[in-house]
Amino acid sequence: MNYRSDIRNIAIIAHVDHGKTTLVDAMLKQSKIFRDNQKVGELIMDQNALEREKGITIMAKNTAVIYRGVKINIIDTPGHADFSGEVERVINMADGCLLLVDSIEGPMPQTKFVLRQALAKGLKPIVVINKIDRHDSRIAEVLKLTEDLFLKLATSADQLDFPVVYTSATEGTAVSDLHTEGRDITPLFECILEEVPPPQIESGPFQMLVSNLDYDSHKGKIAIGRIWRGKVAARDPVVCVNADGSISHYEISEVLTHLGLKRLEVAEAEAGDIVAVTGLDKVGIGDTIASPERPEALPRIEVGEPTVEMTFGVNTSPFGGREGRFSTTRQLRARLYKELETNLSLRVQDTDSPDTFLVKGRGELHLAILIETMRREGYEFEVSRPEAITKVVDGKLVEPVEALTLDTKEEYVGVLTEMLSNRQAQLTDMRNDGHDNIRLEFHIPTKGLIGFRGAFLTATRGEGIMNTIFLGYEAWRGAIVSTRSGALVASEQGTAVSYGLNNAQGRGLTFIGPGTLVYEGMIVGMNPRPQDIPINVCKEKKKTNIRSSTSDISVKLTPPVQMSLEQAIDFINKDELVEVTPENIRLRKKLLTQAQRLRDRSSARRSIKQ
Ligand SMILES: Nc1nc2c(ncn2[C@@H]2O[C@H](COP(=O)(O)OP(=O)(O)OP(=O)(O)O)[C@@H](O)[C@H]2O)c(=O)[nH]1
Ligand SMILES: [Mg+2]
Repeated sequence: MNYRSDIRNIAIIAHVDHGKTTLVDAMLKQSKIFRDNQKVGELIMDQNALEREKGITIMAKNTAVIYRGVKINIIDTPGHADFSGEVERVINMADGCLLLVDSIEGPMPQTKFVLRQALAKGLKPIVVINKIDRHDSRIAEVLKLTEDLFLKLATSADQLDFPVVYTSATEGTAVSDLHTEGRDITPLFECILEEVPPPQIESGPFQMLVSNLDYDSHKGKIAIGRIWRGKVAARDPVVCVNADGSISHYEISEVLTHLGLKRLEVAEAEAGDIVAVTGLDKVGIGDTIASPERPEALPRIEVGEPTVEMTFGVNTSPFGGREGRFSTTRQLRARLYKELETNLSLRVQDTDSPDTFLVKGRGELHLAILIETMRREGYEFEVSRPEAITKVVDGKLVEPVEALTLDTKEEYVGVLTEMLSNRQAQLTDMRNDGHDNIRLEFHIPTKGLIGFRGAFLTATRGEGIMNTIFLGYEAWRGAIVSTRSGALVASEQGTAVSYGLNNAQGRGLTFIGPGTLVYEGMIVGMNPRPQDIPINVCKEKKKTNIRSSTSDISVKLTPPVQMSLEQAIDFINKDELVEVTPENIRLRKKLLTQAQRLRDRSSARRSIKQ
């Protein structure tokens, strides 16, 4: 075996918000990849519009810097558990990883998940304790907890012997010894060069595994991956080995390598490097691109199973087709199936109804990001409440279960444990930091988590952080009865007016303001009782000839409760839908008229009696 000493390949892994993308900023900035006057800002790699808005990484991405003549290929990964599929997809390009741990939070559920992945793949870990500039950091304690985590997860003794670097990603500094003053990020670069093994290379005919895809309007599909054997140059004939083992022949158009935010065209690239190639129009993630001399497939990428599902259907509301550019079954179906090319942990299935598709993902956020992306592209459609995916194993019904971690204040413990026991959760751990901050850990079926986020934030007045991680499948524990209260449902189509809304506010909270177009069956608010209440929000005050006092003319309305897409999905019940268009997010009953709903209720009652 030979090695390439001029390259290192590393993945940056951590729990959400521990500072991965900020650390990549620090590495890019110090490598002088940008012109001095170039304004690059923060979270440079999070370029997708939704990533910027939400401040989280959604897709794994490649970049590279050059340090002392060595090219360090860097893979930034998302830390949110719903995007774990991204980590699984790209981690095999690397030989080492930076495991970031926040110096206050310490190892969190996703830290464990990604470390287990990295150790299983044989990656050399470097522990990076980040955010050491924070005055409330507890570095020694966090290091101890990280060591404990390695003890639990290591598969060989040498994995316990990991180097540690302390960083402030925002200040762009790193130290290997806490007694020294941090000046720049150099100690981290030095540690990478020293500790991460250079890529092993094999000579022989070209072979590369595709781990990522990108598109360019001029270049077409761009396949990104690591070269495991041989070399590749523009105009080389290659074959692509697809999922079913079939082979297609192509000619490479361009070979590109990463540097900072750019991709540079190179004459050729060799084993050990991470490259992007163009010219293969049907290539998919997991495919092997190889020389026609030895068209052998590398092991395909395995990504964990989805845990929640919901339906995506054509918009059947009375406003259907008005606000979106794409609203037909054919367009919706094509878009969903196209998503499978890059979104590896997603599954799409046709259903008995030709207008409805079943979409399965890793969590509510995973699906919500897809919905929001499609809505911005001009699609309109309707989605159902997410449900946990159950399956039958050895004749027994099983369901996904997760570990739930809540960080909150002591005063909310009572209400949270009560809410969660109704959702079939079991308390597994409770830790207090001695200052009113408490961490609760639960074991909970995924179905119990659906709709919980909103309830949790309300119960803790926003003073809480929740994290979940998939544990596995366990025996089905029976259905959970929804505890959500009833909706206020519009009983007429028209334009909502203050008078009608004021009446509605006498019964509960409203979700819409005056001037909103509504249809019969649209959910316009919620009420404290368990049943839905039909209400005419378009109703005007009866005109009389007698002039009323001025206070009567303008009704004072409470501002409507406005829900984000995620909150809307979290809120709806089984008999409801979220209507998503580029302009609006509406909630509705599946059955739009009061008569239909009553008929449905009584037939459901009859079938229970029988
Ligand atoms: N004080 C301080 N804040 C930091 C440091 N590093 C990151 N942050 C902040 O932590 C937040 C999250 O940083 P990101 O770099 O987006 O974290 P991430 O790990 O990439 O998050 P995901 O990709 O969503 O998992 C941002 O507000 C950063 O400014 C640090 O060293 N010190
Ligand atoms: Mg990030």
